[in-house]
Amino acid sequence: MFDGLKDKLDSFRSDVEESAEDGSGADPEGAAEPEPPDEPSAETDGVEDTAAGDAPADADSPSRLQRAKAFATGKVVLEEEDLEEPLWNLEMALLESDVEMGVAEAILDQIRSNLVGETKSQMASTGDLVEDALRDALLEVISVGQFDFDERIAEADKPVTIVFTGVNGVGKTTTIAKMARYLEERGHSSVLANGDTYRAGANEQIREHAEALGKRLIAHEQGGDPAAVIYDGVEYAEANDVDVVLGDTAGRLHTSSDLMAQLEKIDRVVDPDLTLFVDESVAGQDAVERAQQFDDAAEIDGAVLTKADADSQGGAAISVAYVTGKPVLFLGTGQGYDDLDRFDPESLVDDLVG
Ligand SMILES: Nc1nc2c(ncn2[C@@H]2O[C@H](COP(=O)(O)OP(=O)(O)OP(=O)(O)O)[C@@H](O)[C@H]2O)c(=O)[nH]1
Ligand SMILES: [Mg+2]
Repeated sequence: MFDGLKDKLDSFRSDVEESAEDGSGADPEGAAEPEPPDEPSAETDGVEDTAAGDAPADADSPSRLQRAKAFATGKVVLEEEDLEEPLWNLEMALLESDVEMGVAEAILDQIRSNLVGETKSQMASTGDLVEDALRDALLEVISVGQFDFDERIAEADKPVTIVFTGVNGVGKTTTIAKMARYLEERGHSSVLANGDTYRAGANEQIREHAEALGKRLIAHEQGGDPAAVIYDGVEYAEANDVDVVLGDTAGRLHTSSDLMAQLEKIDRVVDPDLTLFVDESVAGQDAVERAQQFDDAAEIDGAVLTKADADSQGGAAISVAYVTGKPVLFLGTGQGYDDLDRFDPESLVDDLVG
């Protein structure tokens, strides 16, 4: 998962290391070595005096002074010019990984402000500094809007209604089946309600999952009103003390205004506790754009990115939360019922950078 992105982030670290070695790191070293014959003595004196703590204030710019001091105490400073080329390469790498432009820029800004002027012990590697800066920057964009899903479900009044939305074939129905298993493992009962009254065969498909999982399915005939089916699901749950209603919807294109209006209706009639937008991790920026469109039609509370097992780029996982303000809550990592992982920003970032 996200292996291509991992490699690219790793290249950034080695880029900065190389650049720092023949960039500013060498500078104070040069200044401290026996001075070249023509070097004005004030500058060299400035460096050495700095160690003695009495450099004339006007002899050097603060950053030079800072660098000289840092060098004298066994530290060097990373400068903006050391980072320029690596940051450019990183930006290209992020865009190649289908990270949304504004998100890539936010990551770069954060890294720049973390690293420029950073001093390091000569014993500690530049690589460690870069790793920390990358980790902070990624975490900042990935964790936008995160909340504890398990806690939310556990504490909510029952039944909790969750409606799943998204375009065709991304894995909504499969995610619902996985979610029923996920909830069961945490002690919550669930009922499936098939709001996909549009596609032929939709009832049969979800019924197979319900039977395999031992869950009750509420379904109407093809062509029926999706809001009514999910509403029936809620009534069934209320009457039977079921904790969670998992409402499926038909896949629809975000460009189809009729079908998007139908989502609004479901949202209005059912008033779900949570609406989860489902899309494929591999869809990258398309998934980000669709998340926004679906959020506009029926406000989403979070996203599930499926097929992360087949995604080496990770662009959607990095971008969705920052762009939409709604967190990625789960990753689908395969076709089995257990292949649904909580999206944990910290462990993802550890995995990407560590
Ligand atoms: N590899 C992989 N395949 C997945 C994942 N989630 C779903 N799929 C597969 O994606 C295909 C489509 O899944 P569905 O659950 O039918 O998708 P849907 O969004 O309900 O489709 P429509 O109802 O037609 O809009 C199926 O073959 C699933 O097995 C995942 O996390 N990883
Ligand atoms: Mg479906």
